[in-house]
Amino acid sequence: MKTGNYVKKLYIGGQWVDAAGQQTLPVINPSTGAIFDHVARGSQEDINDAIAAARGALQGAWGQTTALQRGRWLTQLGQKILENLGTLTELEAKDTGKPLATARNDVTVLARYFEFYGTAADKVHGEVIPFERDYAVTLMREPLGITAHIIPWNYPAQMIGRSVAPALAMGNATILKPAEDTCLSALFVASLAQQVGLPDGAFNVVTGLGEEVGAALASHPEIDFISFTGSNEVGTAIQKACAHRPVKCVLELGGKSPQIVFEDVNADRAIPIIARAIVQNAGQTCTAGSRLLVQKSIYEDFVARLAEVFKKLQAGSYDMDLDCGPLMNQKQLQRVENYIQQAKDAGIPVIAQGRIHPEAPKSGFYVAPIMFGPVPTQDPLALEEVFGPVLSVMAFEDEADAIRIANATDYGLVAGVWTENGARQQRVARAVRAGQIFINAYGAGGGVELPFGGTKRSGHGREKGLLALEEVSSPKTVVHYFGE
Ligand code: TXE
Repeated sequence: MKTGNYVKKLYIGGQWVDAAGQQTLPVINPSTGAIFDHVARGSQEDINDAIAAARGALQGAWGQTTALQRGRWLTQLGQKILENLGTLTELEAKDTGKPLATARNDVTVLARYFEFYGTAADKVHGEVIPFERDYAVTLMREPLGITAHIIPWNYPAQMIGRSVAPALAMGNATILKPAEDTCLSALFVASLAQQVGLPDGAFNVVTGLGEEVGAALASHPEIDFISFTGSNEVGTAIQKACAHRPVKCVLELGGKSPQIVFEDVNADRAIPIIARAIVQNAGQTCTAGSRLLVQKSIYEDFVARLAEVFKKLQAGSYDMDLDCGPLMNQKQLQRVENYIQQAKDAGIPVIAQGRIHPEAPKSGFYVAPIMFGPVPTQDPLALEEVFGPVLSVMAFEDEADAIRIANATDYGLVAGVWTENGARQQRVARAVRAGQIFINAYGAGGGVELPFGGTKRSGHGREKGLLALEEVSSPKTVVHYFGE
């Protein structure tokens, strides 16, 4: 597949430029472990240039655009992405290792973000606030200025839309730093933004290492906002960097999401969804349903039925299009294998395991989906984010017990509740601490319309839906005295 010249360059101020240091980073295909391309390794100097370009955009054409015009550009970009669905799908699948069908869905969701925020741009109204006599008070929303977007490698295409599209819709000038493992879709989207005529400097892409360009971007004094999705450690460092100036940040830092299954569950509906929720993207999903809590009275039967599904799950290379692809890189493979080994050493029973397809390249970063249980509630497997296709199963006595276990981790991103009892659905949804609760469902498509984000150590702020527009804008109260 041809990746084009732009791949090795940075996109700054509407131009394709070499990294100031003239260095590159290898792009590895996780399905084979082989290098298949290179991208530019940016540095502080390139971040300075991107900041200058973004500042220029705000003071120039971009800063003068109407919401309607911004919305049109974003909608056109969404359409362009769909016109290039095949190419982007292949690029994303090869870059991440995810099966082609998953990559195709991700690219479709990416387009949907630009469509959603493109059509929302001119519908952000202000407010009129009743106040004292002879005063007119209005509340309007203005862009924050220069916004930084540091995204991870697990859903690179989706994350571009999720993070950048609302910021552009509100008129900010954006700088995107994709993860060093997965830069290709960001560069491709930049080339499409150029084609639709998005003004220079409104959308900049600087590739490079997290500790180099990521840190330079996060600590730059001229940044007005940071959106970060990634690990807890880096998220904490970013919040500290923000505190020094101080600027606002939205952090999405992963989860250990519970799926709570009561004895009156509709098992036929629940089982395939629960299996998909942990195996999707090889478990490298912040919302992975990685803890399965099953009521004791149905534990044996329900777990046996799920095990039958699990045994049939297969991992393979992106173009084999199986249940899951490889993990992202050697570091993630090592991390997940360590968790599996530690659980086995601790004597936690393996309930079922899928397989790595025998034709999957031996040099790829594969893990066979695996299901452990019962997992002790204090074991790392019950508390920590593994970020692999590893399901931890636990039993609970009653509703109070289920809520206690569900809330017993540091995370609070998503939870699933499976019961036919309407009052219980409401009680549990209210008692479990998470930013998003699914009742008799999980994941539910792209969910572009649905506000998303964490509580507790899963982060703060909201992305997706109309709420995201509030995060990337600043309310301004105008108090006008019109009396004598
Ligand atoms: O993440 P990092 P890693 C979790 C998951 C995974 C673990 C480690 O548990 O196993 O994190 O993954 C950029 N300043 N999640 O180490 O390093 C980096 O270049 C500024 C959950 O790969 O946090 C990339 O763009 N930026 C998660 C982004 O941060 C820095 C998705 C994420 O990488 C930086 C990914 C620095 N000092 C991992 N260092 C989710 N919430 O979905 C790195 N980066």
